[in-house]
Amino acid sequence: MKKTWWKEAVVYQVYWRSFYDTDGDGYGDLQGVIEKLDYIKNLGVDVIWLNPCYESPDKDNGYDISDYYGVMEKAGTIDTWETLLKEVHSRGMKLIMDLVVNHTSELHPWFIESRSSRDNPKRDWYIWKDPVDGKEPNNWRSYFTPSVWEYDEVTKQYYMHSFAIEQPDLNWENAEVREEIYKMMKFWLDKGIDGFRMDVINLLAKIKGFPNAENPSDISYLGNNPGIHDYLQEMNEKVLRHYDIFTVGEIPFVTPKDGLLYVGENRHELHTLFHFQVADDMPSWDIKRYKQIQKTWYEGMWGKGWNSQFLNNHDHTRQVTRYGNDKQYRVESAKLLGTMVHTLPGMPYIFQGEEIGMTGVRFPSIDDYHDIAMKNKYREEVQKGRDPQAVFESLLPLSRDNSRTPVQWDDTENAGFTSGTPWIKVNPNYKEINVEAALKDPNSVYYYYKKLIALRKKNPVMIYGDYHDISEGHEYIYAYTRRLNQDTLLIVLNHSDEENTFEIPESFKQQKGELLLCNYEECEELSTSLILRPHEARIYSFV
Ligand code: TEU
Repeated sequence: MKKTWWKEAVVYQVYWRSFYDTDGDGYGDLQGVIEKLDYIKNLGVDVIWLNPCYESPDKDNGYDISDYYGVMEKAGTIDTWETLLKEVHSRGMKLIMDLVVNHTSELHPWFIESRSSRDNPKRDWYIWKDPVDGKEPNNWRSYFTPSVWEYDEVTKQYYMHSFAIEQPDLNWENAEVREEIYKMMKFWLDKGIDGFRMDVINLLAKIKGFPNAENPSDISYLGNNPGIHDYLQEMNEKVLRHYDIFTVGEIPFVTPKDGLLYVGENRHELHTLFHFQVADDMPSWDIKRYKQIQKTWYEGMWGKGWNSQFLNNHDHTRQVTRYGNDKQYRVESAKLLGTMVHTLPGMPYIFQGEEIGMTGVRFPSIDDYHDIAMKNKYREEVQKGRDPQAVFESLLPLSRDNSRTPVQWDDTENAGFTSGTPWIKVNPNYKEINVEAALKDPNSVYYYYKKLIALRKKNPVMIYGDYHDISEGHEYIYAYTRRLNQDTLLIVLNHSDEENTFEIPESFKQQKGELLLCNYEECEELSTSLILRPHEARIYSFV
C-alpha cells in the first residue's frame, strides 16, 4: 500500500466558535485557536480541521456562506486567519479548511442577483423551478425542512435548498458556477492551506428531471446522483491535483462500494471520506452492527481507498454520551472509545473536548438550544399538534448542540471559555470535567489520548496493518488484530458496564504478547483467558 503523510495523520477538529474566546463577545475566535495551539500540538496531532469561518449570516453556524473570500467578524479578520495558518505551520502541523459549496447563504450576492429576476445572468447559478399544479415542483424533503423548495414571490418560482431555507443549493450543472468555485478553492490553497474537508460534497449532482420520490422521508435521493463523479474529477483535474494536500469528503448515504468511487486510489477524486453508517444510522451503541460496518468497509476499501474513523463531530452527540457510559465509567469509556477509533483502519478524528471526555447536555428548555436542525424539527412537529414537551424530549439525545457547548478549560465561570456571555450555555459539569483538571491528572483521558497518538507514530502497524475481527458474535467484547509484516497488535475492548471474559484464539496462545496500553491503572498481562473490567480496553503487541 502506498504510504502518504495524510494516511499517517491524526486530525483534531476545531469548532472555533466553541473553542476559546479572546475578545469577550461570547464566541470563540481564531485568536483563541492561536492561543491554544500549543495545547493541541502537545496532544501529538498532525492536522487541524477548522469549521467554516467565512463571512456568513450564521443561520447554520457558518455553513451558510455569504462571502467565500472573507472571514466572519465573530471569528476575526483575514489577518488573524493568516497568523493562525503561520502558527499552525510553525508548529509542524497542517490546516484544512471546510469547503461548503453545495449551497451558499441566501444573502450571498450571487443569490441576491439570482433571485432578482428570471432573466438575471445569475438566475441559472441556483436551481429554480416552476410550480407544479400551483405547488412545490416535487415531494422531496430537505435535511432541515419539510420541502426542499421555497417559493419566491417576486419571480413566482421555487428554488431548491437541501438544508435550511436560508441555504439555497448552487447549480453545479452551470459551468460558470464550477469555475467560480475552483477559483475560490485556489485562492485558499495558494495561501498555503493543506486541504479541505468538503461539506456534503456528494450532494452536488441532483437527479435529472427532479422526479417525485417514492418515500420522501428517506432523503438519500439528495446524494450520490449521476454526474457527481464528473464534477469531482473535474475539480481534481483543475484544482486538487496541483497541490500536495489532503481532502476528506463528507459523503452521507454511501455504501463501501460507492465510497470507493469517491476515494479509490485510481479514481483521482478525493483522498478519504466520512461515511455516516455509524453517526447517522446507529443512534446508540450496537456492537453487532458496528462490527458489521467495520467489516464491510474494510473489505470494500482496504488496499484501494482510505477511510476515516470518528464517532462524533459538531453534528453528532459526544461519543462518550452516545456510545459509552458518561456516568459511572466516563473516563474508562472515553478511553475505550478513543482506543477503538485510533486502532481501527483509517484516519482517526478527534473532536475538540473529546480528549478530556466531554459529555452531551440536557438543557431544560428549547430556548437554550440554537441548532437550526433541532429548532426547525421542533417547530414542524409541534405544528402537527404534538405535545411540545414530548417533542422536545425526543430531540434531546441527538441535538447537534450536544457537541457544540464550549470547551471546558477550567473550573472558573463559563469554564474559562469566555469573559462574556457564552453564545450557548456551558455544560454544567465543567467544574469536574475541564482541561486544567485533565492536565493535572496523569490518568486523565487527555494523557491517554496522547499515549494513543504517540503509539501510532511508533507503530506503523496501527496505520498500515490489515484488520481481522476475532470476536464475531461476542455480545460485549470487540477484539481484533492489526498485522503488518512481523508485527501484530491485538486490541480487546469490553463495551459493557460488567466484567466480561474473552478467550484468546489458539494461534495467540504460543506467542509472547506484550501489553502496550490499557485504560485502567493496573492491567493483566496476556493470558489465555482475559478478564476485562467494565469498559476496559487493552492493546497487546506480538513480534
Ligand atoms: O452536515 C451534513 C448533515 O446534515 C449532517 O448533520 C448529517 O447528520 C450527516 O452528518 C450527513 O448525513 C454538514 C455540516 O457538517 C453541518 O453542520 C451543516 O449544517 C450541513 O452540512 C449543511 O451545510
